Amino acid sequence: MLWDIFCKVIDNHGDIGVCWRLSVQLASRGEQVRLWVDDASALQWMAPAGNDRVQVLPWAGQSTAGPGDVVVEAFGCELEPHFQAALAAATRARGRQPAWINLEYLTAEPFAQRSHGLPSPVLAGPAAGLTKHFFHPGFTPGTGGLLREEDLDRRRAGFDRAGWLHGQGIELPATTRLISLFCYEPPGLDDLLTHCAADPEPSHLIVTAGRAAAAVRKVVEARRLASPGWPQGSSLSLSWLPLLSQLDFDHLLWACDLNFVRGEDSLVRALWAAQPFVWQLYPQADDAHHAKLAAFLDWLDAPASLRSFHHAWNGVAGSPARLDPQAWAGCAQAARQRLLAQPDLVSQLLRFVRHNAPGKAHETAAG
Ligand code: TRH
Repeated sequence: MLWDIFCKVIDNHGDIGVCWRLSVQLASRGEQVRLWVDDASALQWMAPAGNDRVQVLPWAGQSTAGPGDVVVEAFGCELEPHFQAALAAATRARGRQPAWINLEYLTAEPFAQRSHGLPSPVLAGPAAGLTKHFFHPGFTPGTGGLLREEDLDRRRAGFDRAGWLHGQGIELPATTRLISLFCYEPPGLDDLLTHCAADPEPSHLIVTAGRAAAAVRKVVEARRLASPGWPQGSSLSLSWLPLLSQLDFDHLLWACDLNFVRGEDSLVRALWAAQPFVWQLYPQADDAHHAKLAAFLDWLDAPASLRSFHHAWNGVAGSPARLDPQAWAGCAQAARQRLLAQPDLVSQLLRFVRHNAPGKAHETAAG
C-alpha cells in the first residue's frame, strides 16, 4: 500500500521523531511511504542515512498531490483543503475511501482505550461525508500499542556498550553510575545535580544536545559563581553529546544505568531499553500533564520513591528524593515484559487499516 503520513513540527523533536519511526517501520514491512512535513531539518541528524522506501516531501507539495491508499494525520495536524478535496475525488473515482487515520498523542489515561478505533465523520469542508478513524497509541490491550521495530531485541542483545561509550569519548571506571539526561527545564534539575555531587557513589551525567544541555549549563554556571570549577572534585562528572541519530539515541539509553527522558518518543525508547528511567512530560499550560503523569505511574506500578521523584522532577510537588535506580529497575523490566506481550503499533495499524479498508471505512474494528 502507499501511505501518506502528514506531520507538522510544533516544537521540539517528538512530532517528526514519531513520524519518522512510523514511516521506517512501515517501510521495513514492505509498505511504500510518503512523509509530508513542514520542517524536515531535524531529519538531517535524526536519520542521516534516510530510507529508500520513505520519500520525504514538503508540506506544501500536497496542494498538487493525489492520495495513496492510507492517509495518516499525525497529532491532529490538519490536511490542506486541496488534499482533502483530492481525497474526496479519489473516493468517487475508486468507489471506496482511502483509509484516513488520525494518529493521537500517547497517554495512559483511560480515554485512549475508549476512543481508540472510533470513527469520526467529516462534517464540513472539501472532504465532508468521508470518515476518519482515531488511532490511539497506548500501553494496554485495547489501544494501538507502541512503536517497536521487529529487530529491536536482536540489536539490543548485540549491543557493545563499552565500544559505544568509547566511540563517544566516555571512558569511566565500571563502578561509576551512568545517567543519560534528555529533558526540558525540569524543576528538580538543580536538586538532582546537588544530590549526585554529594552522593558517595560517583555518577557521570551524559547530557544530550539542545534544551537539556542549556538547562544544565545554567545550573553549572550558577554554581560556579560560588564554587569555581564545580562539579570538579565532587562525585558528579559531566559529558556533553552532539545531536545523535535516532539509532544512537537508542544506544545511549541502552548504555546507561538510569535514563531521564521526556515527551513521547524517548519515553517509549526508555521502556524498550528496560533500564530504570525518569520521565519529564511536555508541560501543558492547564497542568493537563499532571493527570497524564498519574495515569502513567499507575500503569507502571511505580514504587513510592519513583512516584515522588517524578512529582518533584515534573514540578507537581516536593523536591527530588534520593536517586534509587535499583529500586526502580523492577517496574521498568516488568513494564517491558507486559508491553512485549502486546502487538506493536505498526502491526496493529496494518491490521486496523485492512479491517477498516476502503469500502469498510465506517466500521469500528478497534484492535
Ligand atoms: O522532543 P520532545 O520533547 O518532543 C515532544 C513530545 O513529542 C510531545 O509529546 C510533543 O507534544 C512535543 O514534542 C511537541 O521529546 P520526544 O517525543 O522524546 O522526541 C525526541 C526525539 O528526538 C526522539 O525521536 C529521539 C530524538 N533524538 C535523537 O534522535 N537524537 C538526539 O540527540 C536527541 C536528543 C533526541
